[in-house]
Amino acid sequence: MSEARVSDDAPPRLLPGRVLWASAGVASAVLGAGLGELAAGALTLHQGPVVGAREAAAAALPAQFVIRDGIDIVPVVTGAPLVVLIGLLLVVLAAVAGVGAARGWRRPLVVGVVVLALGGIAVLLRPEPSLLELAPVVAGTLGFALGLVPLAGLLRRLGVAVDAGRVDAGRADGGRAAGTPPVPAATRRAFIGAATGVALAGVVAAVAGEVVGRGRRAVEQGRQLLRLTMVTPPTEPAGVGVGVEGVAPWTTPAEEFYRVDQAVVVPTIAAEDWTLRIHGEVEREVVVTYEELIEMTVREQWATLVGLRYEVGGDQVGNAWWSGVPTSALLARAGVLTGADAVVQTGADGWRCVTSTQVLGDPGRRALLAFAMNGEALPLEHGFPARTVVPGLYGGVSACKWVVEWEVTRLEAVADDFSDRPLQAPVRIGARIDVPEDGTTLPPGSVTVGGVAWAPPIGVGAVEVAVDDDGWQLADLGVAREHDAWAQWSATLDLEPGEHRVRVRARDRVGTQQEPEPLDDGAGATGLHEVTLTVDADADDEG
Ligand SMILES: Nc1nc2c(c(=O)[nH]1)N[C@H]1C(S)=C(S)[C@@H](COP(=O)(O)O)O[C@H]1N2
Ligand SMILES: [Mo]
Repeated sequence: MSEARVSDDAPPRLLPGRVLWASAGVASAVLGAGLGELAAGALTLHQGPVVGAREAAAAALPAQFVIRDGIDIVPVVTGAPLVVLIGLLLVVLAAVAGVGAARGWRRPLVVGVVVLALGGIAVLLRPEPSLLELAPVVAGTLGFALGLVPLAGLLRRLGVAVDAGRVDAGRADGGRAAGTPPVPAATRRAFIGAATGVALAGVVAAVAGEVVGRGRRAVEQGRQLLRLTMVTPPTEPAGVGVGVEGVAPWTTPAEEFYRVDQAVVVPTIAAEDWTLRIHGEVEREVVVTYEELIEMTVREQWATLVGLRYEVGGDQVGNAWWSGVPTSALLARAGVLTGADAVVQTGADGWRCVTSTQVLGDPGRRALLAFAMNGEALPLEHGFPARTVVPGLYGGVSACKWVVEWEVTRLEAVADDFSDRPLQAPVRIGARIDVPEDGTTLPPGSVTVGGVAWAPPIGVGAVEVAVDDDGWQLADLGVAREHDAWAQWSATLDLEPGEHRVRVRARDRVGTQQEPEPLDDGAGATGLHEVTLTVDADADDEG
């Protein structure tokens, strides 16, 4: 490892130049670890690099060494062996990278890539990996670079060579080798100051990450302790399923429910701290607390939510059982003044949307201020403590999560502020083929195709499928009693050998057909979902 000339008598002394370069690497690694932890905390991921290592260690330890305090796992043995091992490995790698930086960027780059890859693999090996969890690893690697580049630059500017101050024990005089002068004290001090600053920044970032992450854990714990006795668990209406494997489950589990928001940091508001302020053009300003909300008359209903940016065949659509208070009841408390026709809703993340009082104020439109999803308090990601759900309007114009403010106003007064989105965008009728997947090769015989279709707030009337340019045939529909929820559908097709295009379309209960052309007008997806299936006599039955 050491590149010092080998001597027969004694190994070379610790070399100040080399030590300074190695320290640059280690200080940068501290900054990287800190930024990784901050990224994890800010993204409110369950674990950052440090916590992750701690939990890995906890998992590896015998049970008696581990206590579980609610949702956190704390190894009793501090300095658990695995953490120490990982820490040591990182320190060694960082030192190697630091020393390598004296000669150019190749070695630190290689170390960075190795750490990135190892971290990435560790994340992907977790039970349910998500790409977002890579963020701390990436932040950590970037943080490392962020520290090393200026520190190496400083050392270079100060003229510190790796072998500066080297004592060549092999030399007869035992003294300093020519051309490798000692590092002057002032230079050393300047560098130590800078390196300490970098490392301290890392510690501050790590502490900040812990604080932010702990805030989330506290709110999550409070959420789990809520006893919402007025909320009933979801019971799927009989017959809604078509029993075809691979079709999206009729009830979308909260963990699988699509998520769209601009919140880099998921707002964490404790239930007891939450209020909704209703003000503006109202008879009286109203501030509703969580306790007051859940004590109002609760309504529960199935509703399918669709993203404004749902793409044909995509996954920005989900169906859940929502419990909440009709928005009409809340607006009635405040008393909407005549002429006021819009509500600007604001979420705790600062996101806003405008929704008409006609919709929010009409009990028949079934809009909810929801506090539970699928029988449990809203998950943090889906708007805890409360969010709006409006059947038949796209999420982006109505379904404000973490909602804290309703300003009753006039559409004309605020329309310009929302020019990025269509106003009042009603959900367009849609249908999706879930199975078989596009590009599947099948053996000859009959094939079952299936998927979901939606037409809130009217309800799905019929779903049809077409093979190539043959005519449309009716698909079987799960019982679609619900107006606001999607319907599962399936159809059995007999396909000739060769390649086929299978399309689906839906219509609502009053006969309105799904828009077949892709309009791309920003008001929600249009066009029909299609898949290409190949029937091949040699295909095995697995597909
Ligand atoms: N506060 C807040 N609410 C929001 C958003 C947001 O970014 N912030 N995104 C909206 C959009 S575009 C959609 S499609 C829905 C998605 O809700 P979900 O993430 O629970 O599926 O939330 C809406 N409500
Ligand atoms: Mo959306």
